[in-house]
Amino acid sequence: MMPNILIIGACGQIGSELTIALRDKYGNDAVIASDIREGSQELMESGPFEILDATDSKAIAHVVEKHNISDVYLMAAMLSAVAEKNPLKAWDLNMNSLLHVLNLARDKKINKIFWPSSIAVFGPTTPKNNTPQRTIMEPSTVYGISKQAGERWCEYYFNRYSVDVRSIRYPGLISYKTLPGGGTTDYAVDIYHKAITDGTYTSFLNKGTFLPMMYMDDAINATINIMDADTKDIKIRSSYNLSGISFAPEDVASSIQNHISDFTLTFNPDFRQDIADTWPNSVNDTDAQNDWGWSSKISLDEMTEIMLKNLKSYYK
Ligand code: AKB
Repeated sequence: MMPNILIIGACGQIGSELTIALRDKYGNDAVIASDIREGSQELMESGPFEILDATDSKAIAHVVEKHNISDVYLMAAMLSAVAEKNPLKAWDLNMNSLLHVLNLARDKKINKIFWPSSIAVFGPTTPKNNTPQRTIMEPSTVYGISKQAGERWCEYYFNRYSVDVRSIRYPGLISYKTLPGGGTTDYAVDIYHKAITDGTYTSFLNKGTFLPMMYMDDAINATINIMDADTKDIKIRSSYNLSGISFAPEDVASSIQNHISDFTLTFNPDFRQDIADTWPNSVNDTDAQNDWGWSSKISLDEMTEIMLKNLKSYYK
């Protein structure tokens, strides 16, 4: 059966590309985009859109009923850096939106949920390299705490109410199409914009700060693949580690220098350094590979080529 999809938080960094990808796959009318405010022209004109506050359970239930929704992708969240400035607001948005959607599935109003977790579930006591799927998790940011609690809720609703919820621990995501909104990994997008506009970039993360990262197309494919997978193949109902590329700011700079030889990078770390220092350098995603056939495709140099080519024509 073809799903009727609702994307909550459709105008954000991941939501906007996911909406277009799902509309390409299932048809424009089968994918209802929603957000607290309107998004890009492409998103608004390519299919149905609803203004929706992810913390308003009644409003979500109303949109689900109105459009006969079967699958919800809950992409609304406050990311790590902004969340540190508004801890309780972040907790409210990140937790309550998830509980509202889980309750709809428990009450059989929807069939399937996608909910994004993050590498932020890990903390300073987690093994840093090739971080295992199951390991010490003592996140020290409010964003990480909300994602870890969310993972526990997902698994609980699956075990207790058979809710079909699927989740990925996204690394930092990079795309030329939409800007990220308030994360610790945002430098890896900014650096490409500044390489084109200014020929130089000051990184808010220090030299040697390795983090798990991924080009957006890989993340969108992973999201669609895990939702397409057979129920019996989804063996982890908290959230799957997902690995793409691991790099530090100076690695992106040298990749850019292959195209813009006089590009320069300087460092001026701020509070986001403290967050990055608690996250893994790289993660192990063997479970995602084995359970539902995940593999990443795009390398750092391929990503650099795509980013620079597209941003050059954007800024022309
Ligand atoms: C952030 O930096 O907060 C996000 C994330 C890794 O979840 N990009």
